[in-house]
Amino acid sequence: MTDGGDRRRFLLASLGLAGVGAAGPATSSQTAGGSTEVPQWTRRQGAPVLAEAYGVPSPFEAGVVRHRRSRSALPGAGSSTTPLQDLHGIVTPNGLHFERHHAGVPAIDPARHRLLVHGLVERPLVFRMEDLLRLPSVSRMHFIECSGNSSWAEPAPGSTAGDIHGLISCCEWTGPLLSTVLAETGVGEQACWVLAEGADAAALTRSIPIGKAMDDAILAYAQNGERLRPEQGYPLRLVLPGFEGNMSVKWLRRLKLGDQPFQTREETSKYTDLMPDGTARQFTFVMEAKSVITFPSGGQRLGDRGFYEISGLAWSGRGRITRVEVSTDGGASWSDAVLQTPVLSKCLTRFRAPWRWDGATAQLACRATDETGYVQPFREALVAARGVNSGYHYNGVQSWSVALDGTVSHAP
Ligand SMILES: Nc1nc2c(c(=O)[nH]1)N[C@H]1C(S)=C(S)[C@@H](COP(=O)(O)O)O[C@H]1N2
Ligand SMILES: [Mo]
Repeated sequence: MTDGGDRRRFLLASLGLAGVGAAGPATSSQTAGGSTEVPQWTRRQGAPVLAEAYGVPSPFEAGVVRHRRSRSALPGAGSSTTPLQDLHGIVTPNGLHFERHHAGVPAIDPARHRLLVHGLVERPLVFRMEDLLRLPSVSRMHFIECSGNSSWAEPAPGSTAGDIHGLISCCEWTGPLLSTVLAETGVGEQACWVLAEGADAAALTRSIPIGKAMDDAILAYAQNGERLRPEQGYPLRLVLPGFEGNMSVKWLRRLKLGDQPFQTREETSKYTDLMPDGTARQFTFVMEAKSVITFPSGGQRLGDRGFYEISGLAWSGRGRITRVEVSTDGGASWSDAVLQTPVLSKCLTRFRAPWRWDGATAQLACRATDETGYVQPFREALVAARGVNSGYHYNGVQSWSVALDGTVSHAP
């Protein structure tokens, strides 16, 4: 292809579309019950402005919802996934952010909420929300991923991208840096760890190394331009960019500085990785590089053969994504996908790769590399290193099979 005209003819031909004439495009919408006549919704006034109301998506998008991932004996505990296969770009709309609660969503009155900062500090302080809102703040795009995301076990038949990988979401988080708040209290010389505690019935607590606390930790009160959703920690949560989601304590009410880790339940009994030799890896904070093809992906079905844009998401808890390779032949050959800019640190990156489906079976896979040079491993390497005892920190390369009839499913 040497010029734009050739490229356009190629695209139209491979899409199975006719050329665009003066009368407008003869589109495939005619086969979907549409027509090029002026439609009825153009012939009369539309619905009035939605003043004094919160806008919601089109009723035609009503199927784009979170899905339950796990249920527990306690009614408040469980998780729901983001439908990654239905989203575009890198931002997760607030109503589709995945959820993981250990004891339900508390109903917190922000006027009565307090943040206590104490322990090895020079000045113990209690902050009201209005105090935190007065501090210098940042707005940064970061993903939050549960360390239980993706699966060491074989996913159930029919699993979608969201079913397997949807315990990850990506928002713009706004609030003061934790370092700004700690500058108010002063940090004691012996302080190496920060205990963060939630105000939910789980009183979820985690120990955070002081280096992370002083680096890029955010005390977020807003996500994607509005105040946090109740299920994301309203009115205040910790966001620890790139660290396992469990440490981004929601409904944050207390920070205690100490000279050693606090050895809470969530870092002894839970969120440790049981190795084949019976020992446990503890404090495995960073979410390593991972990628997933979201189109075409499990549960979807390709129609006509011809041109498709393969698209997906890549991320790393260590920094920026530098490369995503895509294979359409089960890993026999790989080619570089285009990374959608801006490519941000500890943030989802959208990748895209052109593909012409010839109607045969195909196996699609992707693998990510981050700025530290770390390459997402294949399952065999991961299992050889860590066994299959742990439910956490799985980031192996995953494939989708495309069948002759165009249906897409998880490839074992
Ligand atoms: N206070 C509190 N913080 C919490 C939790 C919780 O149950 N209570 N769940 C943790 C876990 S395991 C994860 S993965 C993330 C999920 O954040 P999200 O629900 O906003 O997606 O919050 C973390 N912070
Ligand atoms: Mo989690």
